[in-house]
Amino acid sequence: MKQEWWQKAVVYQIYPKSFQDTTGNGVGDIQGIIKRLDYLKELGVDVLWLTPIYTSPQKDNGYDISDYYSIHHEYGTMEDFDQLLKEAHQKGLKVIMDIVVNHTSTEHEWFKQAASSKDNPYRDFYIWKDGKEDGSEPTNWQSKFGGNAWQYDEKTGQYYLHLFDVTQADLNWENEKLRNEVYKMMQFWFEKGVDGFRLDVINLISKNQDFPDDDGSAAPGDGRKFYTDGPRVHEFIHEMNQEVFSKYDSMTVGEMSSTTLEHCVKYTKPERNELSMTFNFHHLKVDYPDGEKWEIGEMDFQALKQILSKWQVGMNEGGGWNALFWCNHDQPRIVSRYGNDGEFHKESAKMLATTIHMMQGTPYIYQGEEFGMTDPKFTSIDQYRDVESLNMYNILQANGKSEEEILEILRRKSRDNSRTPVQWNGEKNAGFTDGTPWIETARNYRELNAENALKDKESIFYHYQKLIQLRKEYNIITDGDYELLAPEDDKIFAYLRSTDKEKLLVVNNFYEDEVTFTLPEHIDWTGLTGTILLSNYPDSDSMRESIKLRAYESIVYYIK
Ligand code: TEU
Repeated sequence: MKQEWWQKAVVYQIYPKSFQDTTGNGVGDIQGIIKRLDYLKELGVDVLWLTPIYTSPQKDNGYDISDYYSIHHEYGTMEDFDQLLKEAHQKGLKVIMDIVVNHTSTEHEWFKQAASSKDNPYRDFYIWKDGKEDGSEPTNWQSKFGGNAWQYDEKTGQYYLHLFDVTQADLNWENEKLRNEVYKMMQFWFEKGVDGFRLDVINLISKNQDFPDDDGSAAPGDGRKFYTDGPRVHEFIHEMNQEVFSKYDSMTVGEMSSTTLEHCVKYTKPERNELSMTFNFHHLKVDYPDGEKWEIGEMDFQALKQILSKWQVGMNEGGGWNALFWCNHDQPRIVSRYGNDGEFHKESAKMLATTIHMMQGTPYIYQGEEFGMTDPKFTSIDQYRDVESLNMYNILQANGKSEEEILEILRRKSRDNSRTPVQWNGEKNAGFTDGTPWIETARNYRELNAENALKDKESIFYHYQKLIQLRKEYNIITDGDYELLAPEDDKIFAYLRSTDKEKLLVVNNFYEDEVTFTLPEHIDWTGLTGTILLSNYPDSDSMRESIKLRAYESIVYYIK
């Protein structure tokens, strides 16, 4: 397989709203990103992904775009953006934009036109339907943020579809004019010099045109099967590739909601000319009891190993390419979730990092993850900002849950867990802003911050830095085959990466208890010597038949 630059790259995700404020209005901005470019160079990442910075009413923090061609005023101006692009490129950093084309804000000019009358030329840019005979919603599909996914429009007497917030109206991809508008807009950003796109929920763009009711076999009125990896999705993405991506040396990553391995192979197989790589979320649902996000459950460790391994092997065999990640702006902090944010904070954060970074694919680091930021553990509903959390608060209340139970659920599940300001230093507001931050800073910022991490040679930051360097130095991390070892073990996540010349043995203890990893017998280890490439303890066992692992201990052996 021809190697592409993005197969050896590490991406850093910036959520601009919470990254760095330079104006004192409490909201991060583009100048703040420019200010931190040297920090990102020091970490060693290659690509920056900015979550949406376009003009937006910010009902969903920018995933509700009202103008694709301008910068949201709180973040700065187009000149600021051009400066960021220029300075990032001068430093050898690439920049990818987050683009949302499954839906727009209802404040987008297209939607305003569309909603003005049934015969407006833009009407068909969105998905409008008559109600059922009794006037109720056209289907029983649920919005991902709660409630029915259709909103009635008084003026024209029809419903429009919104899979997300009521202000995020789904675009009608069946309409060729709409598609061409989208391609033109993407070209505009490429012509400016951006290096690619992260495509928001791109596997939801093709809806089953019969718009059937869901029989509720997955969840009541779920609806996902009628628009997830839908009938024409590959055709649309291929067209997008031919019209736009193929004309530039770009990388594209599709965010895939509830997708399958088979579809992701198709999305990313080079000869199909669709996308460079995909995000899927199955490994982040192993703590959802019966698939229910808004219920608290323990992490199912066996499921975690099986899922990640299935995708490692399946994407490799199928010729596709994975995006690797634990954290993003929609997920609680991984160290608080699958790790330990108390006594073993450092050890578990490093262990989790190693587990994912030694796999095949392109790793993504979400702002603050590189020095182990934790969930803020909010205690009052007033501290939350996210539309989804606020909706769920009301829904859970209506379902009869107590205030205490709801707050506990949000404390573990809310997307705001990852949206608190980046903790730069121990000063006021963690060095994020001189004003009042739009969302509270986690309380632990005085100790846990980037400045302290940079001063401590043993910090999580330098562990990430080392992981990034290793990926550059050892091709096996990019190319090697993957095999899960000790699959039955209920504490250890161990795997082997192999080429015909060398191997990497990666052993991780996901728990506090001391455990022993035994080299599996089905592999012939005679004549092979292993040296430690990386570990999260200063005195880890050298490679031997039985390897002792302390709390969250993680060791990478290079074997020849
Ligand atoms: O998220 C899509 C998505 O399906 C989620 O991960 C979502 O946060 C989850 O289903 C809620 O429980 C993307 C963006 O990353 C997210 O921030 C946006 O809110 C969403 O699309 C709509 O644009």
